[in-house]
Amino acid sequence: GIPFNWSDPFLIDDQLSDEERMIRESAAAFAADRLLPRVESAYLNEDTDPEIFREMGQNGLLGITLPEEYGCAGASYVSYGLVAREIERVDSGYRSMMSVQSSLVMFPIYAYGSEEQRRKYLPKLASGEFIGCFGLTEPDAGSDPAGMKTRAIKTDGGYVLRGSKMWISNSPIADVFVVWAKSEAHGDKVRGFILEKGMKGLSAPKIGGKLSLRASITGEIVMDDVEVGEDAILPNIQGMGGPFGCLNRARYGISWGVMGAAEDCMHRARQYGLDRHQFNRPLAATQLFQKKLADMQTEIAMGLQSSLRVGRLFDEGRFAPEMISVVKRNNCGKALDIARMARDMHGGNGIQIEYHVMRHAQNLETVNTYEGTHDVHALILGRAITGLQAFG
Ligand code: TGC
Ligand code: FAD
Repeated sequence: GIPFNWSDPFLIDDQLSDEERMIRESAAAFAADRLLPRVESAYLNEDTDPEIFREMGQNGLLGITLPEEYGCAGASYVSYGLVAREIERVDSGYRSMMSVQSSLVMFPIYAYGSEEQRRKYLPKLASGEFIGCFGLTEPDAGSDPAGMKTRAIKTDGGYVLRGSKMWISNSPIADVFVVWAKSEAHGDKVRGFILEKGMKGLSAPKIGGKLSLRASITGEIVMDDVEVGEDAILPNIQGMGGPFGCLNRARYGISWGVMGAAEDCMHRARQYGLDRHQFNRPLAATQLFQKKLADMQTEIAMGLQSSLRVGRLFDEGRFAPEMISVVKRNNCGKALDIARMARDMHGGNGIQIEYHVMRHAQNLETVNTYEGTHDVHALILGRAITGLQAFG
């Protein structure tokens, strides 16, 4: 046998390539040096520093899987997952900023865009000079985005966009808006459009009062007859497969990210239990405390191993979206349980910002809901298992 590593039970690190390990280490150093020191005040003050995008860009963390000719790293989807894990170890909101930019803005421009659109937007999104957002959800269309009301109306030289989007990460500070609308000229099929800040009729008011994901700004997108040219439509995709293709990538990344948050919670609970004494012994010497740590360790080890497997299949082009539902749903739900447990294990201190665990728990409420709620992913899997659709 070999000595057991409590913080890496299945030796995940051993299963990575040298390049993947290097990317993980550099993302971990960035998160510890640049993100951790500002997270407490960002969260308390609901303050999103746009400079973070530039810093992520300088560190090569945006659109990491896209080709080098657009200013990206051409790295594997496993590497993308590792970056998400390291950033979310600090805060789910920071990971949200990274994953929206990478999977929901850069990916569709790369995969569905024209060569001109790629050249115009991708290098600046990769460097963080441009901030992007992704508008799918609407006030009356969340779990059922196909029920969207936003319309693209054909004009002589392009389209007029009319409608509004709700709960959009980054929108109040975004330069580039990838939005989805039904287009009458295309048989009411959903089409993607690239809008830019400053267009007449386009606004993105902030949604205040969130008790979760406070370090990541969220807003609406209001399109009050926004006129765009033909060059704004994403030419190479139509139908709901467009937005869902982006969501596959983001959901996969989230499955890694939430395990980073869960690891942070477990490590903090362990240390707290070793340091804190009650009844003349460390809390960590009690059976209940140890059982909780063992449950956390087990779920994290299995969650990471599963995401790694899905990532390898992704890189081989052999993934099915349902695989992603398994890991998105499982890992988000388990991470939320772990964060709540870690909060409990910290006693009264657990509600304080400086102990970090309650912030993670609050954030994970959002992560369990966005990109397809825990229950919607159960229904996607239920449909695959039974052949019967339980929604809609
Ligand atoms: P359905 O009838 O199943 O499919 C319609 C068309 O879409 C295709 N498709 C997919 N393609 C690729 N990947 C997938 N995962 C796909 N799922 C479906 C499908 O093949 C079909 O294509 P076609 O050509 O035959 O038309 O669709 P439905 O409308 O019945 O969908 C049901 C359901 C529940 C699966 C879906 O609506 C769903 O996933 N709902 C959840 C909504 C959601 O995830 N929203 C996320 C918004 S973005 C966000 O939250 C960002 S937060 C990010 C951050 O801050 O980090
Ligand atoms: P609803 O769809 O109204 O769901 C409410 C409840 O009903 C849930 O528990 C759900 O599981 C359940 N439910 C729904 N349908 C069924 C059914 N058929 N059977 C059983 N139960 C059902 N969207 C974007 O487009 N871009 C973004 O950048 C983005 N960022 C976000 C950031 C934050 C902070 C948040 C909170 C959300 C964000 N979203 C974004 C939106 C997110 O994807 C939606 O909130 C999510 O898809 C759920 O939609 P909803 O909120 O309308 O809830």
